Amino acid sequence: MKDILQAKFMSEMCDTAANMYRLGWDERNGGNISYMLDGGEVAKYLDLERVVRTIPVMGVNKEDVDLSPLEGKIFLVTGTGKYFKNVKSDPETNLGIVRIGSGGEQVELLWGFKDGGRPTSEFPAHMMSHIARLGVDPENRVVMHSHPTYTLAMNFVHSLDEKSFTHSLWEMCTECIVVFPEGVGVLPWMLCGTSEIGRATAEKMKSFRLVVWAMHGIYGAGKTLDETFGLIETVEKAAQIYMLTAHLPRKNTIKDEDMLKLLQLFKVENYRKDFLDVK
Ligand code: 2HA
Ligand code: ZN
Repeated sequence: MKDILQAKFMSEMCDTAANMYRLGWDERNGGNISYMLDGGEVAKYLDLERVVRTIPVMGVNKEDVDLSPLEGKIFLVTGTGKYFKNVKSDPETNLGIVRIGSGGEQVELLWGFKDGGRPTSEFPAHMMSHIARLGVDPENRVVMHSHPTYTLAMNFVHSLDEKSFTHSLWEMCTECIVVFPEGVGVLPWMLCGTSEIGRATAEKMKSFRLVVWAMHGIYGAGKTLDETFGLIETVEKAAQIYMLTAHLPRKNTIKDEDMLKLLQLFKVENYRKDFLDVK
């Protein structure tokens, strides 16, 4: 068996968490990541027959949440109450590798959570989002939740209407409309860690890779950790520019006609046409 700490998926996960912490997006135990791994790849590092312990899926009403579509799938996931700050220096305590058990009601721990830990409190929202994204993109592997500062700040001063919120972000950086042409979904403030917010997030994930949890943070989904991180990073950059300029007189802007030119140049066809005011 190879040393799991040397696995590419492990170093990518550690580096991503470290970057998110460095950028101030994940204070204390804020944020969580789940990364679906290839079983064959994991088998190079772990005996898949050896279950360390079984952990019930917490915080959800069984009748509300059906994780059975993910049965047998393996995820590298951050732990509940764990700090992103500490992931890189101690992955075996702060991360776990879990397999969704039969019926989707419990997970089998294959590695990690060394101090008796469990997957993130947002595990149901993550898993429901994985199911939703896999339905529209079979290559989706990552769901990421974070508390990026300017995105959050913008939630307090900007309308939470999806079209208006997305349009303001698109206006702030030339490449925004190319990076997230489907826009950003927005949920009102809701209680986190519940089946309700999990279901609402997953519903949005059918049409968006980015979902703002108003006055809490953001969810991103993608094929890789880099893609998902890059989506959130781009929203955060746009929100930063918005917050640096919102109180100043606006002299210039990127117009809708300009955004259309960008979409043509980059041959992007699946954009939210109704979020633009030109056709
Ligand atoms: O895991 O960010 O939403 C801590 C959180 C909950
Ligand atoms: Zn959060």
